[in-house]
Amino acid sequence: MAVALDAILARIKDVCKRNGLLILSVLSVTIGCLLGFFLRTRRLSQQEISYFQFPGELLMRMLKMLILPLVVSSLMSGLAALDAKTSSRLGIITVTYYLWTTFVAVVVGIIMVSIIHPGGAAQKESTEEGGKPIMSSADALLDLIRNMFPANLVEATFKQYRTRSIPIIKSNKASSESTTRRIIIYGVQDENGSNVQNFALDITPPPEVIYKSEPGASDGMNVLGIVIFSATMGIMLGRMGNSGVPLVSFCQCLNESVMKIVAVAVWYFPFGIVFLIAGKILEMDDPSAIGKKLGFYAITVVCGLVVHGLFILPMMYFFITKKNPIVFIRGILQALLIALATSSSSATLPITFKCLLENNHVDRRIARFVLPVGATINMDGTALYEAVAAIFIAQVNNYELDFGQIITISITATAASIGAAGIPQAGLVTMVIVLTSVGLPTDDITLIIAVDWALDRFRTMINVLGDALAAGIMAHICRKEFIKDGDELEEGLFALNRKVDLPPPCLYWS
Ligand code: 7O9
Repeated sequence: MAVALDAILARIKDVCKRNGLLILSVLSVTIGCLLGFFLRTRRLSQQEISYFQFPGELLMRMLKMLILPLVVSSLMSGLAALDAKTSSRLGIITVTYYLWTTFVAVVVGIIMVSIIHPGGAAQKESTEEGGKPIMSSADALLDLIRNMFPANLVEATFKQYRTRSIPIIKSNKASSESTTRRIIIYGVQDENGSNVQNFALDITPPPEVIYKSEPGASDGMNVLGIVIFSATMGIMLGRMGNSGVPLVSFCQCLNESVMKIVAVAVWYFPFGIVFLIAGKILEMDDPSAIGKKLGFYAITVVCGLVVHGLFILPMMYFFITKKNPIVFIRGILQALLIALATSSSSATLPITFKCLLENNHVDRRIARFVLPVGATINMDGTALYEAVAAIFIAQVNNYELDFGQIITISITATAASIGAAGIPQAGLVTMVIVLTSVGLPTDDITLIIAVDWALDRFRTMINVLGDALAAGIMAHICRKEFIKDGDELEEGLFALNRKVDLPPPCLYWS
């Protein structure tokens, strides 16, 4: 009786704890918005705003701190727990599904932007001068491949390879003299028609600028390198059988302990979210001016994201798993709110893990593989946004796109979103790649930057939603393999390690 009562009390406490946090988070988003707009009227100085943003900054730092240990330990332990056949099947299905949903997102974006036609409402600002493209598409692609194979793993945790284009001005004096042209203009004539005065104009052609590519580095984690290395390690550890067990066990412990940190840190989040959101609202330019110019464009992107995130992705989930997508989405609401507040799907990763494991009961071996890979290559919202932005820029310039160019945009937007995490300074570079693929002016990116920060939040939510639904779908597809396997290596090791004080697992795991 007492045991049953204890269990009920624990259950009630558990439910309160889970929903309590969610309610707190929803409240914080609302309070953050209200506080932000209220404080805008107070005209705070830049210094005051930056102090005000401090608690939000702490939230971001906490989340980012967890990414590296979480991703490495998840991939290594997750893949090691799968047998060779299951891991290759899971890998192929996951990547194919990611490609497909990203492509569908791009198509949704293209349909939306064609229907709403926001480019007609926005005028181009002639005063705006855009920067030069940061690098060529070829360099970006080569950097992406280089980043897949980091030369130094420690460096890869905080730096990415990035080709630098160094402009070199050829100012050879002799050659410039020889190329100077003297143009004589026979100008003023007297009444007899003969020339009185001629003008001479020396024209020197502008110095020739050539670009030289040099190896360089850019701040930020080389995600692609870390993910590929960890996944390969995981697969190899799985193949090593018993001799791989100590390292797998280590990774499982690391993973579990990171999740324990997450469980504690989440209680700080509602407080941090208020300042994160209010701080961002304080920072933004005059919203009404931007709204007038780019309102339709922002509405198009948001409509596309809503259609993709609330209809297409849940429908795919429903048709594949025959389960209710609303229940699933309710389970990951907390992660979606964090995505909205942080506008970073990698920083949201720890919370996505927590939600999927605790609320949606997704098999953790699946989540450990599907989520980090999804955070790296699956960005439906980003792909949709890039396609909409490219066509919007074409519309603003009255540039008619033919069918072939629309296909080109859909392919490059899909590819750019997949490669984004591997390309330094991704946001701008990937946009440049999409625009140059169809010959659109890259300077016009400056036009859409004003609303980018706001749209980033919404597309990050869709990115996170896409990853989480993918984990649910994969867990459904691979459920048979797991019933067969049982929870052998995964749970078995933990049970043994916790309950019995035995020598390291490799000595008795045979
Ligand atoms: C959005 F796997 C992880 F967790 F380790 C991981 C770490 C970092 C995965 C990815 C990254 C990462 O840096 N990703 C990245 C994403 C890099 C550059 C650009 C983007 C695109 O980001 C989205 C967007 O701007 O549309 C969005 N903000 O999902 O985070």
